[in-house]
Amino acid sequence: MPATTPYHWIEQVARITPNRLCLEDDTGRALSYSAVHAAAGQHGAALQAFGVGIGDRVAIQVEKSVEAVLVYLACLRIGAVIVPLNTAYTASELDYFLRDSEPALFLARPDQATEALGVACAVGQMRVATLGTDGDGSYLAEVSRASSPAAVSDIPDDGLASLLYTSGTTGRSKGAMITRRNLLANAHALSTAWHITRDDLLCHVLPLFHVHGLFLSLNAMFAAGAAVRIHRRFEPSETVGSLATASVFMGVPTHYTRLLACKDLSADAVAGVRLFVSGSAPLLAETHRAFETRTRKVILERYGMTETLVNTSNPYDGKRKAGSVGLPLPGVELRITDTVKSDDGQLIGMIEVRGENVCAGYWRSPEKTVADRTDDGFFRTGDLGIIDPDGYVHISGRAKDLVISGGYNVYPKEIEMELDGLPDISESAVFGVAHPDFGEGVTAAVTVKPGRIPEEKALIEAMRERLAAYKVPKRIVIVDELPRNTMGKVQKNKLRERYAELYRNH
Ligand code: MLC
Ligand code: AMP
Repeated sequence: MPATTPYHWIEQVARITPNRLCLEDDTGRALSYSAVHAAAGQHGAALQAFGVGIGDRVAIQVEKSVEAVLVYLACLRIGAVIVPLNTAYTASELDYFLRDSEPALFLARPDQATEALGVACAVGQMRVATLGTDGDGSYLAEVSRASSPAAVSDIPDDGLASLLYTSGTTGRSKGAMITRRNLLANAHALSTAWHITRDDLLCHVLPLFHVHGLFLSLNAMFAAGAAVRIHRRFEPSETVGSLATASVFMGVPTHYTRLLACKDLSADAVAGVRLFVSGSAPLLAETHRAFETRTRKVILERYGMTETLVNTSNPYDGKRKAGSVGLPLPGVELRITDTVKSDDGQLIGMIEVRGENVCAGYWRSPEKTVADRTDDGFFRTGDLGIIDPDGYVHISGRAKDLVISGGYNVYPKEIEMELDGLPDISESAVFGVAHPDFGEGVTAAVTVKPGRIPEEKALIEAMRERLAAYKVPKRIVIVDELPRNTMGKVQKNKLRERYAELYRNH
């Protein structure tokens, strides 16, 4: 019988095949489905002891670990709303997320406890506890004190499962409201489309604070009763070693280019892996081909978003086309609107999607929710694409001003606001330029105030204090003036052309 709420994935397998492996980590720790079910009960009780109830937010900014996965499962179990936060966020970024999400509990890293408490106290009412990776932290102490497991709540599927922050073109992050139904529908679509079975083992190298690592990969496996091996860091040769005993791998294109740069990667080394999936950023056709030549495995590329989970996937059995993100998943309607004819006669337009995968809107922002939807309920992705004669979707560009660096989204507006706030800077433009490791490198062109001659290094350092490391421009070039059109709008395409070779010899 299919699960009716996401937590039932765990409960059902624990009942039917209790000893089946569910989670293991790179230290050799292994938990069966029944052990995970029991541990999620303890974690749920600890969350409740911290005052977390149905619908309450639990913000979590911790290092990757089996315990972090258990916090996620415990939230599903008791009906709490998980708010995963990138560990790279600075104190001022954290302040915004805590203010906006108003969590009942904030779980921080033990070595950041003082800073976390400082931010939390400035923001308002919430409990703060710590969760480390070696069984340390005040939250785990509460887990070990929990005497009886928390009950599995049966809240409706349209209840919130998570708030996941995604930036916007205005520069302010918005919390995508992901429901339990979104998770359930997308997990079933993925595990069916990718033929996931209880015999699979996923080698998991992704961070747990984005939909790719937290929902898409974990849920597709749990929905099928399969196992997940948690790697705390992505280290290419360690990953190749792990792939010797795994059957599925999911990554962003940077994972694949780094694996290709690893001499241990060979057809023999990954012979037992039946599925390599790539998503979150465009996979270059040359990476697709190089991976096939080296390993004899054809990467399956798919396309998703925080707001929509996965929209399209290349087929498991049919042709996996390099440069295409495949076909709409069952249950996902996809159309291309406002089309214009390209030079080669193809119709390019905005990709819009509708289905149970699309989130309920933005947290406390009804106007932003409405702005991204059409009257007939389609979500405007901001991505531009075409549908080829075989029905495959190709992403050909973005209508939104966005840079995707190593699978992380960076919104130029947010970086420009920080640059413009520096005393030396007059104005700035942030854009993406081809980067051999990260796909696109965040790059800034700035003009400076009269009489100021800032060093590029000092500007980059100033950005580091304000922004998560992955958002900090890899280069900040000082220019006499920014190129503008007759309307006065900065022509980022000209900047992209001018600096196209900036990272060529990186
Ligand atoms: C790390 N750095 C980055 C970066 N990752 N800079 C730009 N872009 C990135 N993606 C910085 C570090 O802060 C550090 O800076 C320097 O680069 C070297 O770090 P590293 O040790 O080499 O990086 P590493 O920790 O190995 O990270 C690389 C990576 C990581 C590829 C493993 O970026 C990653 O996990 N990416 C996956 C992102 C992801 O999960 N996206 C899914 C979004 S959901 P310094 O200066 O401090 O040395 C989504 C929907 C969908 O998009 O469809 O899936
Ligand atoms: P995020 O907001 O972090 O969830 O990122 C979502 C965006 O990543 C999408 O809107 C796309 O622009 C991009 N994206 C995700 N998967 C792919 C892919 N396979 N190819 C190209 N772009 C992708």
